[in-house]
Amino acid sequence: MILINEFSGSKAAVLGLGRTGISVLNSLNNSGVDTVCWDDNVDARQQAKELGFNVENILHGSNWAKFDLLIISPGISFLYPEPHDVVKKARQNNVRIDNDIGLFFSSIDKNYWEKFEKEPRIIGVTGSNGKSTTSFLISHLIERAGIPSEIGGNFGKPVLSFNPFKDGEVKIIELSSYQTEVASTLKCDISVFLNFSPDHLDRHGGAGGYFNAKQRLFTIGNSERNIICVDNKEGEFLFNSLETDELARGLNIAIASQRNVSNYGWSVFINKGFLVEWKNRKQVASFDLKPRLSFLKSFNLQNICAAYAVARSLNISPKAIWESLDSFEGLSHRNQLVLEKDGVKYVNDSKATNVEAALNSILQYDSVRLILGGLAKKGGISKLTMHMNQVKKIYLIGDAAKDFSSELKGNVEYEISKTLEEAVTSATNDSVAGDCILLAPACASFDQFKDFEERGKKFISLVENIKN
Ligand code: UMA
Repeated sequence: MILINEFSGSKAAVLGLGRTGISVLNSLNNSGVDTVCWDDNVDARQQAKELGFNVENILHGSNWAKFDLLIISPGISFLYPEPHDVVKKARQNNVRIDNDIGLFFSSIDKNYWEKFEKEPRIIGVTGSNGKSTTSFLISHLIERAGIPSEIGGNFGKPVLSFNPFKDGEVKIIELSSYQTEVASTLKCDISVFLNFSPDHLDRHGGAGGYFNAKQRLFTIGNSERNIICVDNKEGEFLFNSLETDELARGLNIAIASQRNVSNYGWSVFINKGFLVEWKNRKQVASFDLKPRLSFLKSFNLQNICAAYAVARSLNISPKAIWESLDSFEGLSHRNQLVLEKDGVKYVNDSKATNVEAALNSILQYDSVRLILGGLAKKGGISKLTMHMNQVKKIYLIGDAAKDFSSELKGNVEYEISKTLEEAVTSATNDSVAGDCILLAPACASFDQFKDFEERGKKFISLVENIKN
């Protein structure tokens, strides 16, 4: 657990009692902060009571003059579509609002860090898609180089549940826009921006708000090194604006999976199937990805470039990085091959919760039976319907099934399977050798599951039944 001595003796209200809220309460209580907590869900409140936390109705019952801090969970609306009523109350009473990420960075005492033989490092990873894969790849590369690491944040483990820092250790934090939007402080040593595509638009008041939330990691962060993918215009904009600072110029690394960026001061990119690194107009390293291209491509080459660039920033040699990439086997719920039986592949990409991620997944396979649906994101699925050449049939599940079916009409064969069980059974019955039954729902999971992990686990268990 991470302790936050800065707030010792103060009084905090904590809103949201999921994974984040409970970790915040544990940390604050152990740091000498007096806490009360609340959740809109009665079961969550009951659970918190049973854990011994002080549940108080901060929406109606509390005198706000007594609070120094309000700490909110990522799921709580901060500004759009409307701030949560508790957030409004805090603002009306001029109470500081923060989240676990802001508390985590406030807890870092660099004077204390000087006692370490080798200073720990913090890496923040943001972007619309591929954050978890990149975080995992980074940890794989650096662990192989003998550097201890821990992954958390949006990846699943709240940052305040991290173990205390160890000598030379690297903490890797996956950061969602919900988290960067609120955090009062973001002080990573290395910050990574992967890509941008509209997502969570309601929560950020549109694409501009969403980009702004992500951009805060770089604008308020002031990292020693920024690693920015310049494959799209938001990345180009960000890289260019960071390099206008003369002191930072040349310290940032541009990465690209779609073009040669050797004209940037320091760059890592994919060129004709090679992963290449350039620095000061000279090629530093080059590795032939082609023998493993289909496997590596499924982790998205942007993510591979980003993880390579982080490892280089930690002074790991190109050769050592390459050897570790060769041994990487992937991770759960992200383009995970669960089973290959009678020539039919079953792939779990439950983490593909938006259209871009689902499309990226579909494009990896030649003959796809796609399980699509859940709780739809804004913007529809027109980007998907334009790329149906590899898709044989779509099996629609969840809340979005009816709306999606009208968008798919005339473009591709589909059926409304309603549940994941029905979809897997139906797709299996329809399949022939060479097909890939792909769960890439392009939707949130909350209509039928707790989260994307539960959805992915359900898919795996259904597929395991087929195996047996
Ligand atoms: N709640 C309220 N009022 C509200 C909204 C929520 O009281 O208006 C309560 C709920 O009743 C529930 C609690 O808040 O009891 C849930 O809080 P939460 O939704 O913030 O969830 P946590 O369990 O704290 O998990 C969060 C992240 N969840 C979200 O961002 C929605 C997890 O990311 C993250 O792994 C975890 O913190 C640890 O850092 C999940 C996610 O779906 C994986 N992230 C989104 C994504 O990847 O697209 C951003």
